[in-house]
Amino acid sequence: MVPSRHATELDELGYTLIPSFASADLLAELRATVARLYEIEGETAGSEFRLEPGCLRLANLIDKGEVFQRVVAAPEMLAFVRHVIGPDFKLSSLNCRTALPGCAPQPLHADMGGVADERGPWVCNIIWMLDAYTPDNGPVRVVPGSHRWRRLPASELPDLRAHHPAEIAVTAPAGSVVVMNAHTWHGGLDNRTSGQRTALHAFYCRRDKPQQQYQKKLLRPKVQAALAPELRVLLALDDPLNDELATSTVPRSGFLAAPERPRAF
Ligand SMILES: O=C(O)CCC(=O)C(=O)O
Repeated sequence: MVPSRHATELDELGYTLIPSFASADLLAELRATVARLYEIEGETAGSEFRLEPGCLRLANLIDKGEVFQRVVAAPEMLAFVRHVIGPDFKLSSLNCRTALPGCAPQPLHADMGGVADERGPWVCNIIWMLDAYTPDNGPVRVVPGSHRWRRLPASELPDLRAHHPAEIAVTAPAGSVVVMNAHTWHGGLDNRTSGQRTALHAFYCRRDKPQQQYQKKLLRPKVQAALAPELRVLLALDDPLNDELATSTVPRSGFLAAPERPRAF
């Protein structure tokens, strides 16, 4: 069950903050794993999905560490996802995003470029802050209530990077999480500090929608073979509908352009 304050915030505002959710040990493990991956992957980091100027990104993280499997299956977080999109959901992707010093604001967007449909919301994003989000280091901004508008910011705002009069910048200590109904208009702000700011994005969607990253194709066979049954369900590894949806050409990002030529996965 989702505590009632958070449920109300999700319903009315489209997001809720759970301060200092991750334990110190988990936070240290996540930071160390992410740092190691950035070092190993170098210039190819994030290339399984899309790159973003001014940022470092990692994609396909379920393949890259058992700690990430724990993160996406955390029962408290799955209860939040269930609250937002109902019982029939799956993991869409797990990415990492590091806003580098000087990075520009992201365009305001809704994830997958999607609005709620006749069955209601179908995307939920959980941001795990590996660094504190401060007013100056590129925190996420959200436009409260916009998840209900069933419109996309690109359809009405002349400058998607400009401040929106109703936006709120979400700031909190490292280890906090923000749960978002991801139809809510949102985006990372500019990093005006000299330090990096890193977060994981655990992204879930309804089972009748395509994953952002097709887990069955991206995860190495040996990783898939070692997964617990509950994780196989969460990742939709044995789900013919998911296989069919993976071939669809709907947008996979609210603002990041697809590579000009399809990648080989
Ligand atoms: O890094 C953040 O906190 C927000 C990023 C975001 O909204 C996105 O990449 O879609």
